[in-house]
Amino acid sequence: MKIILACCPSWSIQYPPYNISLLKSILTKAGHTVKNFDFNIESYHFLKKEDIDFWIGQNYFYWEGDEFDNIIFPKIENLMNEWVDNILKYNPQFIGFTLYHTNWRCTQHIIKKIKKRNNEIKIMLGGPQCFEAKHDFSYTSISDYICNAEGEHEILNIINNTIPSAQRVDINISPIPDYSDYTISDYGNQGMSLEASRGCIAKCAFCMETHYWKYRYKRADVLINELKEYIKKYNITHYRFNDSLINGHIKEFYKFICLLHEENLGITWEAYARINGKMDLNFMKKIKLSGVDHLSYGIESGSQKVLDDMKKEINIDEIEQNLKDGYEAGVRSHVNWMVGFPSETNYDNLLSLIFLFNNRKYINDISPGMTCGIGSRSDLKLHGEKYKLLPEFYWDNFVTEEFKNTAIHRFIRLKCTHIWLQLIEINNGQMGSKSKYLQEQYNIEFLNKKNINIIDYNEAIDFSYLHKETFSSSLYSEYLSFFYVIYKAFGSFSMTLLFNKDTDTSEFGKAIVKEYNAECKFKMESNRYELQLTHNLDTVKPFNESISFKGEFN
Ligand code: B12
Ligand code: SF4
Repeated sequence: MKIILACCPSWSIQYPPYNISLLKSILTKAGHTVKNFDFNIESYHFLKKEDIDFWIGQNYFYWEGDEFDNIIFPKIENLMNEWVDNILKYNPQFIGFTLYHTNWRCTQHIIKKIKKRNNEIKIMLGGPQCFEAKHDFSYTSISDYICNAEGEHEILNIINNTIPSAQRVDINISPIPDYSDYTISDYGNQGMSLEASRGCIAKCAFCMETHYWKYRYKRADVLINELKEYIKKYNITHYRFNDSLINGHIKEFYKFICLLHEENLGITWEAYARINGKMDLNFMKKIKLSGVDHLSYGIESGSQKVLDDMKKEINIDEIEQNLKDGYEAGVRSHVNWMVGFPSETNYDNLLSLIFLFNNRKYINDISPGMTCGIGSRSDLKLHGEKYKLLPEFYWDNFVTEEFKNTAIHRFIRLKCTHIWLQLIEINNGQMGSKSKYLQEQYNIEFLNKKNINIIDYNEAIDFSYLHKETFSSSLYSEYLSFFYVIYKAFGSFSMTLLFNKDTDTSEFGKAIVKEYNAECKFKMESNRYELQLTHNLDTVKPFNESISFKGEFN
């Protein structure tokens, strides 16, 4: 059979697509002729000259909603027609697309174009989005086959028209992916991806990927042999492990890094990893010796209560220890962060800001995220009542009982977190620590800047009791706690802080920015402050208010 596998935009541009390259290997081994297309990277290079970078997190909405039809489609329609020409020239019997929520819209257009010109070709869909949207009718209506499981056995069943078995894939015997259809220099990180494990050992409340498949790991010796094969075949020296977490089986992970060091393969690598108290300084030194570039941790919050509610099953002490030991051993850290988990109060958020300050030296890079969302199949989605979520969405997003945690609260927290990262000089991979947009959002003058190292977590204060009579007053404490932590870190200061729905939307995207505008002026001398706030909101709980109040910080 002649088969095409493709990835449409938008998806990651750092590495060539892993999943369809793995499937190509499997199909080729079974005697089929396969050609892969990465339309994602083609369109990235095609749209690079545009003012907007459509591939950064804040701009995914351009690919997901009507923005795709109105803005992106007209720009790339000719290019898409060329893709269809190239596909049809190849004369395949099957075309498979890998689906993400960020490329579903574009894929749908391509399929329609193909079907219009040749209705005989069978269309297969697979990938995370099929997994998540199992029962979405639009997927079934446009394709002939949907694979909403692991694809290794399934794709052969589709092609050979055989009965699917519930057999779990043994990743220890998988072939290495076939990356021969791509030009590696087109990609950001000049490397390749592989897997050391599949699935996750944890069950975090917000996470959907833990529900995809059962946890399995590759043996250390298998991985080393795989890496040797990659090096021989592709001569590539940088690798990304595409696991949810590379250290799910800590003993095998230790074995692997020791072997990697002994074998001296001359490679660098990066991976997601779980915080684990067993990774002490000696362990971290071994990781460093194995050629690690960085580890990317899901830390999410600096509040133990929130971490517990998330069921992260990690504690602040071991997080701080991993970051510190990693720093000493030279293992660079990337932190994944999450603002606004349902049970996160303004006090918890203050603890998070203190955590970031105290660990600023040990964090090389952070992605502050897009605030907490409700992922399909996640515990938040299935058991919202446990997390005090109201059954309805407001501002297209979740709210908790009494409107305590809403999209408005979360956006104020997120934007203040971005500003905080600038003030304490942690590199923010999502926006760039020198973001000009962000610098225009605030103006700060320190009266006599302090130079302290650590803020005691016990200094965190719950400001929410001060003002909670109305929805607008429930937002005051978001500002107060932010100003408080600045005071604790740097001493007295004055500051103006702006929120503007239009400029904020252009930076953070419409998924998280709602109809909120504010100008907040804050001034303090010694420990007395004065806060003036003018803010308005147009939808759901509208208000237009100017207030001023004074107080003291200890
Ligand atoms: C590694 C990873 C990344 C890497 C990607 C590196 C790379 N080279 O691709 C990085 C860090 C860059 C990344 C970024 C992002 N990621 Co990511 N990532 C992952 C992760 C952890 C593993 C992906 C992987 O390779 N898995 C292993 C392969 C083998 O599995 P697979 O892709 O599902 O493919 C199998 C099956 O689905 C099936 N299959 C796949 N395609 C097809 C096609 C056909 C025809 C068939 C029959 C079968 C089939 O067969 C395959 C083999 O079994 C997954 C979670 C997970 N555990 O899967 C999230 C995941 C894919 N990422 C996700 C997201 C949201 C993102 C970001 C948008 C996050 C963000 N907000 O920035 C960005 C997107 C980047 C962009 N647009 O620029 C989501 C996607 C959700 C969705 N429904 O679309 C996932 C599922 C995590 C989650 N649930 O939240 N990510
Ligand atoms: S968030 Fe990370 S550690 Fe938690 S369940 Fe998901 S993949 Fe596993």
